[in-house]
Amino acid sequence: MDIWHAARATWAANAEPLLGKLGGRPASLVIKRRYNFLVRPAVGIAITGMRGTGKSFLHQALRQRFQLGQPVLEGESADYERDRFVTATGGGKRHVELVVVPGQKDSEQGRRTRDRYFANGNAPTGVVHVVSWGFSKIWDEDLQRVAIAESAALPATDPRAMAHLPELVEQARAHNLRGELDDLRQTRSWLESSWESRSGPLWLVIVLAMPDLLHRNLPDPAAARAADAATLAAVGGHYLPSADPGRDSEFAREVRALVNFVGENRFGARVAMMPVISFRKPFTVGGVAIPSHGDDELVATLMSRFSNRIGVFCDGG
Ligand SMILES: Nc1nc2c(ncn2[C@@H]2O[C@H](COP(=O)(O)OP(=O)(O)O)[C@@H](O)[C@H]2O)c(=O)[nH]1
Ligand SMILES: [Mg+2]
Repeated sequence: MDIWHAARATWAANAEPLLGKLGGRPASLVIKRRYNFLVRPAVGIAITGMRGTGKSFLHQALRQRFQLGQPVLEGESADYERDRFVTATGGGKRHVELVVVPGQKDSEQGRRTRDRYFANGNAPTGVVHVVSWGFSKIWDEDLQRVAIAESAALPATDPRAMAHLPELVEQARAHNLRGELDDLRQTRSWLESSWESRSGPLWLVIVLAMPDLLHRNLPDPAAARAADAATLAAVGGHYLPSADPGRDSEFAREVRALVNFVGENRFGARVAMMPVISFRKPFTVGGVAIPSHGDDELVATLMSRFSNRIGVFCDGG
């Protein structure tokens, strides 16, 4: 059984809370806030992904899960996001350092992040790559207009199309989905050169951010659930390599190539895709808003599962 088969199966399970099957919440969190500055972190996590895709919000949300009070950060600033924490599992404790990689990789900030975390023998042990099914925030209003003017909506035959959404939104999504692919190509080259320079186990979690925007609000709840299940299956089909490599999406082809470059054996079973809601907020573009769906319990369930998953991966499990 290849790792992609397992990743596709766990994606289906990980997405179940979005279909109303919350399950029980894990009793205790693996990630702890307590850490010792004198200990050199043994594990490095990089949060990657294109601009506006939810990296900073994910980082903030992850921090709120750390239950020991004050968010303590070393050298945090608005444009340089890093963090340290401890994971505690059956296998013991690990000191972890986390960095959010700027979406704008050819910026000054991007270059510094690369030098410090991806070059000179440094490499992240774990990568959280964030994607948003095209719902990335386009901050600049001029850029929004250009994105909409220059992009055609995806054709209805494209599995990524969400034909019920306003055309404007579909144009922005088409633009963003191209951006995600460009960003992944750039991220892949950073990761390959850094991973090549070091040996040892690795892990990868693809996070679907903003899954609260995907819900179909249909009058019949069963029909809504079926529509959501179809959307989530399409999401997995797009981002994860398929059983037949010839059927991989362009995105999935990059993911497969990245893992093959260093070798599947370095990942073991530590490849997963998970949905995470960091913050419920409508998506807006060009004056149109797509509502957020979900409640606090759903948010907490997805976040605690994500947080524990990366905690266990940090521990080699
Ligand atoms: N609905 C919803 N919106 C989100 C979520 N996470 C982030 N956002 C929105 O996406 C925007 C961009 O997120 P941010 O973390 O700043 O992206 P970054 O550029 O990758 O750091 C934020 O301003 C939020 O409005 C989410 O889980 N759900
Ligand atoms: Mg950010």
